[in-house]
Amino acid sequence: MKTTTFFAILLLTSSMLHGQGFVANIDESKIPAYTLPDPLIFNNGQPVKNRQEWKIRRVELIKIFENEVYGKTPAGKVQLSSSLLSEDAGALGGKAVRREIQLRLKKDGKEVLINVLLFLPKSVEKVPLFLAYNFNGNHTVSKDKDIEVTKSWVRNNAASGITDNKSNESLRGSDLSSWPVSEIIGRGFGVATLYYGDVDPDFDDGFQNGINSLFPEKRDSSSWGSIAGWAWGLSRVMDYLEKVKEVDHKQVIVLGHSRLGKAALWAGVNDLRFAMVISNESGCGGAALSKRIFGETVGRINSSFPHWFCENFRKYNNKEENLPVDQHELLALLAPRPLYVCSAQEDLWSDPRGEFLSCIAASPVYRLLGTEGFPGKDFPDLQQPVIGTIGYHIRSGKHAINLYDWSCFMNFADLHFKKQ
Ligand code: GTR
Repeated sequence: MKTTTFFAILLLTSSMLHGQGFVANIDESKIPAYTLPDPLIFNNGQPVKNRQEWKIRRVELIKIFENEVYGKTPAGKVQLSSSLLSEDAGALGGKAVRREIQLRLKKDGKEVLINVLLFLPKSVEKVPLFLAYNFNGNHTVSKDKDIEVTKSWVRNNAASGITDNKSNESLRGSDLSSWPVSEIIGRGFGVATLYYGDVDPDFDDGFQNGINSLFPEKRDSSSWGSIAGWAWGLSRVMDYLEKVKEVDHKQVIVLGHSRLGKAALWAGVNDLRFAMVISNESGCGGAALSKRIFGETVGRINSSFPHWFCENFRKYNNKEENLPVDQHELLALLAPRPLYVCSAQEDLWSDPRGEFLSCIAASPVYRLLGTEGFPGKDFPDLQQPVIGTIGYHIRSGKHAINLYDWSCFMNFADLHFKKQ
């Protein structure tokens, strides 16, 4: 991208980045000198020399992310059962089967209900499938009248007319631009989605509601936050998907946009059943490097969303230099599985360049494991994906997920899954 264009965008968006007394840095020249921790150095300073040693280092790194960033996932198991809410064998003009399934997660006499919306192309072969949370309820993903309007808590929103934390019929199909289901089905992929608020409603209620009710253990400074809870929820859906005969269980792609991209990355790290991971504009606490202190910072995210991370993460508010890990190491923990990261030009809050640099810095681990990692060195032009085992693009426009992004994900999945 031309430097002049980049700075014009910086100026345009700077007004958006001021608020609540916090001014985000969006000036590359004001980034402090920083050193990224090396994922291939053990905590004791010794180098990681081969695949066997990486396995040990991987456990060490996950522990740091658990203790200092996302919090520890409780060990207890839940009982999972499912029931079919509705099915349309001729969805999308006969091209697909649509089902809505209710998952029942039970533990110690408590239960949580989660509705999963599934679209599968009509295919004699098992299909690869995208699994991703939606932001506003399954009924916003499609106009299909049989999809339930979510009964879970939703954020009040004047533009959508939500004033009582309840969604309604008028929002059916309101997120179609984020969910090009016809195109996804047309290219032979299935897609499964669920409302993230079914798993853990996104407000700070002291960890009482959603899946937290299943884990009433006393909390401490390394107990999980909502991002880890959402990640855990994706794994429970994977438990269910493993039983769906039309799905190729070795080709399930976990994907997420923004806060849900942070959750998708952490889900991919913790659950090796996810064959591919996609982060769409996940930003701070996702794919972007924290130590650059560009756009959203650790201090800012912990004050806006105190329930997303573990309490220990707050130690690094305005002290990113003390973080023992940075987010490229989160990406490295996905190796050698294919990973796609993408940014949007006007979304400086998510630090596009920090997401790109993270891909580069994760690559030595991919290479140690015999894959290409990320092949690029220079920040790419708009709509020019750079593709290796790690792929990256920046597209024009705002913070969102759209058909262009999905097309790139599908190209990436075709490339990697066909190679197998
Ligand atoms: C913002 C938040 C980001 C990102 C985004 C989203 O308000 O600061 O970290 O997660 O929300 O999820 O849309």
